[in-house]
Amino acid sequence: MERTFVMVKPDGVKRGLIGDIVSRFEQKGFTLRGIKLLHIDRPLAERHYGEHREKPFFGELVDYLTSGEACAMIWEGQHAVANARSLIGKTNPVEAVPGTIRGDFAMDVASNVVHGSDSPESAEREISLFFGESAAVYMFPNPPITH
Ligand code: RTP
Ligand code: MG
Repeated sequence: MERTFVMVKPDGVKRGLIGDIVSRFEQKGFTLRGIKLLHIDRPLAERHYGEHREKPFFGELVDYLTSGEACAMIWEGQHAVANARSLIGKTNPVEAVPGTIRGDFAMDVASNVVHGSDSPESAEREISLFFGESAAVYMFPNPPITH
């Protein structure tokens, strides 16, 4: 079993798309292992997208990711990274085919609604970044919370 990190970006949260996106992952056969709403600050956004630091769109990307609440999720399943990327669709919504999340919900590459890890290594890095110490907990069915 593999895990991947998926995030509904601020435009997707503002537009009320969390439910639809969660539903698509459930219908595909993924198991939800963690979910939380958070307002990403600039240091976290810069670490998350560190590989794009030198790109001309980096500043705009960080502005966008920090512009409102995002919904961070851990999804588990067979070939989770690749299956999630195919549900999400191509980076540029112009190329994303209808039926994919970006194909159905986005028009512009700069606000393409959802993020999905690009490799199992990226997934584990991003899960640690967003879920921290508690990340290990999400590996298996969550234990009951005791008060
Ligand atoms: P993501 O990381 O968000 O899941 O997207 P991705 O793997 O499909 O694409 P990636 O190359 O990692 O790019 C990260 C985000 O940067 C924005 N972008 N803008 N203006 C541009 O040419 C451009 N190229 C990429 C997109 O919002 C993309 O999701
Ligand atoms: Mg990427």
